[in-house]
Amino acid sequence: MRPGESDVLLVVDVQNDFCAGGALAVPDGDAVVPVVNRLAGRFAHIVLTQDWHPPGHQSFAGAHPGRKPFDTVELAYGAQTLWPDHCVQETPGAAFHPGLRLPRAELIVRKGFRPAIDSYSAFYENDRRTPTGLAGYLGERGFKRVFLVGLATDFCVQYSALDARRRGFAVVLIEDGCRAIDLAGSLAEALCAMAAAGVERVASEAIS
Ligand code: VGL
Ligand code: ZN
Repeated sequence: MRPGESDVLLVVDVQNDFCAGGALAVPDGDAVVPVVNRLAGRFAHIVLTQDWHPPGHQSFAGAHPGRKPFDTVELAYGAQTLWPDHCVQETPGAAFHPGLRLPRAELIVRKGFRPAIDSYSAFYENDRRTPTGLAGYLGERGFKRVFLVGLATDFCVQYSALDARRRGFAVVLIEDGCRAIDLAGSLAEALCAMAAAGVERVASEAIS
């Protein structure tokens, strides 16, 4: 499979807080870095997302007295998993992994910056209606197919994949370019949901 002019590599949340030693470290999260760097050479067009929360964000357990990380609460828009404080704007945890080498990346989409709404997806926040603008950008640029890598497979990558399908893009998940949090079976569920939505799954070595 050879990416062309209408393909874009979307690199989701490869940030220090999701890697070893980070506030919400994804098991083996760092392992995506060399895979993403190598893939980047195969794509003419690259876009990144950056989880970018204000202090005291509503998705943080610390904002809900008596609650713990990984509890679920009801927010205005529905159920929300609570997380340890992570990817706080301008902190080292919110920075991209220092090993990431994407000098040709064309856009960085920040998400999760509204204090009361979390945003897993690169396209829509967790209220499922507030857009980030990415679908419009990709459409206007003429991209037809989105290749996904990054963290975490079962949260931000999955939500981005499903929304990209919903907005009419072809979607390819590059499996070894992602790692999962896997809360109570969430990885298996995510893989099922993505398959049902028509997301193709490939290994990075299949991309030349
Ligand atoms: C993510 C939980 C909270 C992710 C972001 O990037 O998958 N997960 N914020
Ligand atoms: Zn977050």
